[in-house]
Amino acid sequence: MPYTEELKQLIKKVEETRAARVEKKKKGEEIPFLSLEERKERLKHHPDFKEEGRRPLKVGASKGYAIAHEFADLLEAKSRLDPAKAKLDRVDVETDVLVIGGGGAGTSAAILAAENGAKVVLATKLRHGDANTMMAEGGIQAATKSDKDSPYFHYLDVMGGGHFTNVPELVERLVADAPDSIKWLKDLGCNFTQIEKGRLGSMHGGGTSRKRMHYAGDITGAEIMRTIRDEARNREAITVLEFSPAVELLLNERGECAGAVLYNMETEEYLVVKAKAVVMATGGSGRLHIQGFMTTNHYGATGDGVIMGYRAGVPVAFLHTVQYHPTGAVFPEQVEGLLITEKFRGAGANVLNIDGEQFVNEREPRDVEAASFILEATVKGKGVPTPAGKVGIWLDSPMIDVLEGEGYVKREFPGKYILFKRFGIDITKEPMLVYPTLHYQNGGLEFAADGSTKLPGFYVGGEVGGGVHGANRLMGNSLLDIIVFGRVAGKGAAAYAAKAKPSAKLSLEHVARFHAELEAEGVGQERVSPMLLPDYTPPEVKDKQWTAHYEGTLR
Ligand code: MEZ
Repeated sequence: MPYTEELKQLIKKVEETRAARVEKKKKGEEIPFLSLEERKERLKHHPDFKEEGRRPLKVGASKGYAIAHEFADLLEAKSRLDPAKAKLDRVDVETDVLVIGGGGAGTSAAILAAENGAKVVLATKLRHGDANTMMAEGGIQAATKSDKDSPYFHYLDVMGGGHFTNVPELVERLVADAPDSIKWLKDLGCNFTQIEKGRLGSMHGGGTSRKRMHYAGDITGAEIMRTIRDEARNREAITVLEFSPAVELLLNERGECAGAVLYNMETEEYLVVKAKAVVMATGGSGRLHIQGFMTTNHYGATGDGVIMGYRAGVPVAFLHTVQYHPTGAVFPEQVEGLLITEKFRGAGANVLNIDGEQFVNEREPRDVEAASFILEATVKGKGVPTPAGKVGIWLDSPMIDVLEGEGYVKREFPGKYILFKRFGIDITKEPMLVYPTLHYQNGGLEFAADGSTKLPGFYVGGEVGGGVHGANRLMGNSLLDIIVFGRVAGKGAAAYAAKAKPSAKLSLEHVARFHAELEAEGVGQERVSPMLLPDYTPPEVKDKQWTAHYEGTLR
């Protein structure tokens, strides 16, 4: 749907202030960045700071730690399986390394595990590549330009972005392995945008002190996923099981991780997979819609890996912080929540209120930027009302062409240009309407810089892990995280598997113990997790779901 007449009238205010804003930008007269004190104050408007939005966990390794209700509901829930009834003697699949998750981290882990001599099974909930990686747009950070940048500056930016709460060893690993990760991807055939032959394009993102964001147009994640998925599918040592999410980890008689139970979504069978080591790479949890926010995340992003790891005794870290990407589409309604890459702001697009005025520098760290949007639009009442009853902030994409020359937006943002064109909106001429959208799970399972966890034989890679980004991740460090820590986890798991002693007995006793804890605390008896898929069934449809008895695949 194109902009309504009312919105077209409001766009005129954006146009009225554009020439002066462009002139200022050309002279480097940017709206100043907030001081550290001002940022702290601003963050009070961030959803993470709503005390009523979270509660302390009553069970498990991180008992007492307060996290979002939506996540707590899943951690404090019963398994899909009855541990007493599951038949674990009959093993359906046996392998060296089981990788759970078919996005960027899982696929990188599978490749590295195979390269290090392991036989690998990669199990994924939907199709291989249905993951947040595929939907990542703006870029991947790495200090590849040694004349202007170094992992040292990258380290400081990551720490600053995370408000210096990040786990230093994890950040060190992230930035030190970054240049080699880009080389790895390039050698596998990833087509990053080049500004001249052999020299990769690089841009700023919010909170970066150097231009180190490498990209493939505005479809960077899709290009990375295409590259590594092709690679994994061509490796004989890797078997991919699609539509087969894991629902529970399996431990052996020594309490080590020794496989998982998978659920075949077509036949509704549970499969027992025995493995010498397991890599958890299930990604994030945007589909929990924490505090009712829309999301950029793919359909399967329901936090499953955190649930399984937690039941097996791995603590969680940084789950009290959630990333809301400042610029999710709020118009047209059909694409609500969709990521509008930060690269637009990196390329110079201002953000504006209903009067066409700037109210914050467009390159503040994400949490500060999102909090500023919420303050301006909802507290100060200067948001732009949408026909669906929401509010938005203008993102002035047309000013990029004024700054960089006609054709720049179409060339550098082909994904968004084509998408909006389908709705009758030309983003080279009309701004986009945006609002914060749930984007990233800053926290997750606790893990070490070699990918290992407190549970022997259990490795973690990518968004399911917590600590790399502290309380706030900067743009372009998630694609980097999945490649760096996916590879680290795959390599670590292969090494562990090579030395692992045989497992005589697989067990779900940890699940039985967790159930007992839930019962003792009187919580979660009525809930089941992992969620696997979000439920968007409206109440009026639920009212008509009269089936009293489920049988076979008839759902
Ligand atoms: O790292 C991200 O989340 C990213 C690159 C997003 C974007 O704005 O494109």
